[in-house]
Amino acid sequence: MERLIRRSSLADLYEKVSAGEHLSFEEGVRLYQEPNLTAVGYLANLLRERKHGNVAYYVRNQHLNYTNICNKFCRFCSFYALPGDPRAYTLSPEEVRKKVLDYLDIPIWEIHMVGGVNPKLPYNYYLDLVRIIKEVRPSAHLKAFTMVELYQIAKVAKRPLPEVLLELKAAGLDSIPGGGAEVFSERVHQELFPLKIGADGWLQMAKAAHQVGLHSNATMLYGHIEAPFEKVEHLIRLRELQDETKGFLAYIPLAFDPQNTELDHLPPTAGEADLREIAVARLMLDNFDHIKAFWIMITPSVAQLSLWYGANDIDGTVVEYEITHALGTSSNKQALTRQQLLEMITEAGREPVERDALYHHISDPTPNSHQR
Ligand code: V47
Repeated sequence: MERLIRRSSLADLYEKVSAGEHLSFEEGVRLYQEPNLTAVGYLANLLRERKHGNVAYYVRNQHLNYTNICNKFCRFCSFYALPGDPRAYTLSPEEVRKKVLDYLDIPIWEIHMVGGVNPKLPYNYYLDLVRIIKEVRPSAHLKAFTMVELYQIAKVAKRPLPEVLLELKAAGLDSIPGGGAEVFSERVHQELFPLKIGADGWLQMAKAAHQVGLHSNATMLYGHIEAPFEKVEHLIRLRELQDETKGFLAYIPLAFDPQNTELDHLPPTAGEADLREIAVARLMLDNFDHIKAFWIMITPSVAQLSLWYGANDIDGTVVEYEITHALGTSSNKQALTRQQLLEMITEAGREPVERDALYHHISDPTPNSHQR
């Protein structure tokens, strides 16, 4: 065993990680308390390399937001607007078609579409969005609607959830992104997002989706008012559901960006916290195949380092991202070219592998992929 680990408080965890055992709640809390982050990262990297060797995945993807109107008033959110606000918008299915057409000359494997909870939108609107995207870009995998939106969609459909999920799937929905989970703590739920479904609701939705054959991701929003023990509880609840359904593809820790939110008195997260979230997640979620570092929120530099702290995926080219802004910018045009992603991964000493949404390797980049 490395001297680094022997000198930390984590020597006993080394044995468990090597034996492939789940870590306990108490051990998860210790991972947050251990002062030597490098020791935590070392352990996480053992697991990361056992699963993925030197490979780091990226994807060419497009993010698309169909509305920012939302009736949930989450205190951590800077994205939502109320009807009548000059910032408020809802894209018609035709406008969504145009957004997809805009990038048709770029090879894109995955379209990630989410929006606010706009109670005026009828069930058919959501089905139309899915059908139109598939019509314009049938080869792209459509990952759309968080558990929170799906809850709303089933409500307006006034139909049982499994039926609605199957209908969306038949229309072209391929998988579900990880958003809306926030932190599985009733205290945080009441303080920051009381109008939205909480832990039980989110997990029930995820289970229902997995049961009809839709894979999903999972997230956790950190860096606001949550306590370490609440984050460990969150991870353990995800791990329990994964043991049951095996439906999660990737976990993405989301760094809270306080800019333009009700919580703008809080400082943004920094590298230490961001790397620790990745490493703790890798160790606690040993039954998740993939841990994704979302470079938009933690900066490309920290995303590079995270590839040695448990992450095996850095998301993708992204094109436009509206939920938050990249640190220090005020633009939603946040893109990295494929070439930049390749350089980022290679410079970090990992082997870049392009993937599709289900982590199949893309060995034959399509024509005109050279620059983007
Ligand atoms: O659910 C909202 C979070 C999420 C802020 O599945 C904020 O591949 C930081 O889920 N600061 C949406 N975060 C994004 C998301 C996601 C992103 C990338 C990849 C995937 C995936 C999923 O963003 C929301 C919420 O948890 N969020 N406001 C904020 N101020």
